[in-house]
Amino acid sequence: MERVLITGAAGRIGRMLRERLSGYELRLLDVEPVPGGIAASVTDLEAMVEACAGVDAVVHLGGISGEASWERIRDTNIEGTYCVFEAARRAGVRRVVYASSNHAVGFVPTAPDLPDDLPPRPDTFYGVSKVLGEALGALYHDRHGMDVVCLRIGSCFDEPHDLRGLATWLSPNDCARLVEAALTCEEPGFRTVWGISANTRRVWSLEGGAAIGYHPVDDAEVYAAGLTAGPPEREEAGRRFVGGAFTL
Ligand code: 15L
Repeated sequence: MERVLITGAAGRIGRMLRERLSGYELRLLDVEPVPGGIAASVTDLEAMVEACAGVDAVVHLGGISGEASWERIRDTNIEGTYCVFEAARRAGVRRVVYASSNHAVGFVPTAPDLPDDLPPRPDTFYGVSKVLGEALGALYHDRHGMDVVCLRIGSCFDEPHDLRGLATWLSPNDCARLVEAALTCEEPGFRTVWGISANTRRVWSLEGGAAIGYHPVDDAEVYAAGLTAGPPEREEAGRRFVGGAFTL
């Protein structure tokens, strides 16, 4: 059985994965308490090396999941992601699945079928931290031969919250399917893949996902009738840019 370390295991996506990733021996890590988990910060390199010992892969979700001050983003997301890659290398972990975000490319104008490997256009300091995380992933692949799959996650919630979510939603079950594909696909090398469900209104390609064996099942459209438009400025941002209201 594959042993997988999940950082940020107490967070929203961490909880979704804990309930759904069966068939793995999961090691859970978070600064917040997780039953049976390791209480440590991703910014503690020594603790991370210890946590990585003997695991086959790391799913790195830990960090701040939205915009914050530069200092907080730098100290937690950037330093933490460095520690995760470096600890994985020192412990001989072969693969890292990195929770990147659409906000790494948030200022890209929306257009049909946007490819998975758009170059960086971050919309926030948070987006910058995701770009840097992807860059670290590329470095640890190119220099150390680690397999690194960066997931540019859209809106991963139980249900879509707003009209933009009709395009950007990633359902909890599809999230588990995506992470499982990223963990099991053969020789991914370094790559970036969108993290969305099979949404009727999607404008991000599903090709990169298909290439690693991700076949989404859910479609945000089933929630469309229950959603109402939010403030016009936010709606407009959602139509214009990948990152939606993060660009405001
Ligand atoms: C993200 O990266 C955030 O973590 C999440 O809270 C949402 O804001 C999401 O992007 C989104 O774009 O909807």
